[in-house]
Amino acid sequence: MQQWELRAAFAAQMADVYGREVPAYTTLVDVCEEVNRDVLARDGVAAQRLGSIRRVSAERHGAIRVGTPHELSEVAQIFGALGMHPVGYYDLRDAARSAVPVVSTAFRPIDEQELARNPFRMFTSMLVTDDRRFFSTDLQARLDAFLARRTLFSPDLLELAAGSIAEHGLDHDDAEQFLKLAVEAFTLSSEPVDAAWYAELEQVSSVAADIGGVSSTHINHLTPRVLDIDDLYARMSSRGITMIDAIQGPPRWDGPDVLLRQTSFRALAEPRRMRMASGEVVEGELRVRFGEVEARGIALTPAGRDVVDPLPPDASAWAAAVPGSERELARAGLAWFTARPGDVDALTAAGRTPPADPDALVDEGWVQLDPVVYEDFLPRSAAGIFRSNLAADGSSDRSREGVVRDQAWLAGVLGRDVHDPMELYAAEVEASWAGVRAAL
Ligand code: OOG
Ligand code: NI
Repeated sequence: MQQWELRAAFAAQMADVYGREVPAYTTLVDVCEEVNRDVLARDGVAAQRLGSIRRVSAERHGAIRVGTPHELSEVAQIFGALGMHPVGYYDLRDAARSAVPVVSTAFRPIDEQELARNPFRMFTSMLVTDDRRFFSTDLQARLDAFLARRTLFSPDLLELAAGSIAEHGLDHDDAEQFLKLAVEAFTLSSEPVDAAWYAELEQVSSVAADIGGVSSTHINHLTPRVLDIDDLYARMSSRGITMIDAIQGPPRWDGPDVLLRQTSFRALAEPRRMRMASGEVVEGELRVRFGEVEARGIALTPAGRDVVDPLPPDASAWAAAVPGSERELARAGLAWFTARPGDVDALTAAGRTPPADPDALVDEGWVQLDPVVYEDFLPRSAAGIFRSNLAADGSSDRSREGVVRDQAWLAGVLGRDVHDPMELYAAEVEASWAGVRAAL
C-alpha cells in the first residue's frame, strides 16, 4: 500500500472507532452531507470552486494531544508513515483569554497531488510542562515523572512506521498490522484513571488533565468539512445540539470564503473507570471530547493576513477592509491563486501576443486563476475550539514568564523540517506560473 492509501485507510478506520465512541459525530456527518447536497443543488459548479465534492465529502481532520517532546517525535514518525508532514507552529498558551498550556503543529500531506488523493490532517498539541504560568516546579516534576513512565506507541508500531517512511509504503501484511496498531494507539483506553491525580491537573486546565492525567492518548475529535457552516450551525441547533456560541474565524460576508471557519459542540460525558484513593475502581464519567465542523476558504498571502487578522468577526468591518471578489483579492496580492492557460489558441489565432504583465495576462484571458484552498489552521480559532471542552477555565498565573517555544524548537524536537504554510502556498503558485509561461 502506498502512503496515501495507508492515510485514507487510517482516516476511515479512525472514523469508525470515533463514530462508535462519540455517536453525535455520526449525526454531524449526516447533517454535513445534507448541507453539502443542498449547496451543490443550489450553487452548481460554483459549489466546487474550492474542491471537488468527492474531496470535500471525504475530507476530515483529527486532533490529538501528547505530553512530551519524545511522544511528539514518535507521532511525527507515525504520521510520516502516512505521508503527513509537520506544517506550521501554533502557540496556544496566550492565544485567547483562557489560554491552554500547549503548543501545536499539524501533520498533513504537502503536495497538491497528495492533498487531492486524500487531504487527511492531524492537529497535534503537546503539553508545555515547564511553563510556570501553569505548572509549579513541584507539579511539573510529578507530571514529567508520570509522562516518562508511560508508553503511548509500541516498538512494533514505530518500527513499521519507519519501514513505511523508508520504502514509501508497506506490503499488505505489514500495512494491516500497522493500521491496527495505529488505530488502537488513538482509541480511548479502558484503563482506570487515577481520580485524585486527574482532579489535581484539572485545577490547572482540563486539557492538562486530558493529556497528563491518563496513561494513553486518544483522538479528541474528527472534523468533517461543510460547504455552508452557517446553515450547518442552524440545523444542528434545531436538532437540539448546543453549539458553542459563535463560529470561529472570519464572519459570514458577501465576499469569497477565505481561510477557515469552524464551530463545535461539547460531546456528552463518556463513561470512564476511575481509581479512587482507597484503590477501589468505580464507574465515573469524563467529558473531554467534542464534535467540530469546518468550512475552508481561499488561502491568504502574508499581506492578506495583515489585513484580516486584526479585523473583528463582523461583516461590515470586512466589507470595508477586504476586497469583495476573487479578482480583486488576486490583483491586490492578498490571496493565493494558481495560474493555468486560458484561451491561448483563440488569442493567438486572432494575431495577439501575450503581454509580460501578469495582471494583463489574466485580464486579456491568456491566463485563468484558480483559488488555492487554505489547508492549515488558525491559532485564535483553535484556542476557541479548545475552550469548547473546558468545563472550567482552569487557573494560570499570567504574571510569570512563559518558557520560549518556537518553530525552530519544534523542528529540533521532531528532527524534521517544520514546513512554513506560506512557503508551501508560494511554491505551488510559482510552479503554476512557470508552467503557464512555458505554455505561452
Ligand atoms: C485541538 C483544538 C484545535 C482546530 O481545529 O483548530 C482544533 C484540540 O482540541 O486538541 O482542533
Ligand atoms: Ni479541530
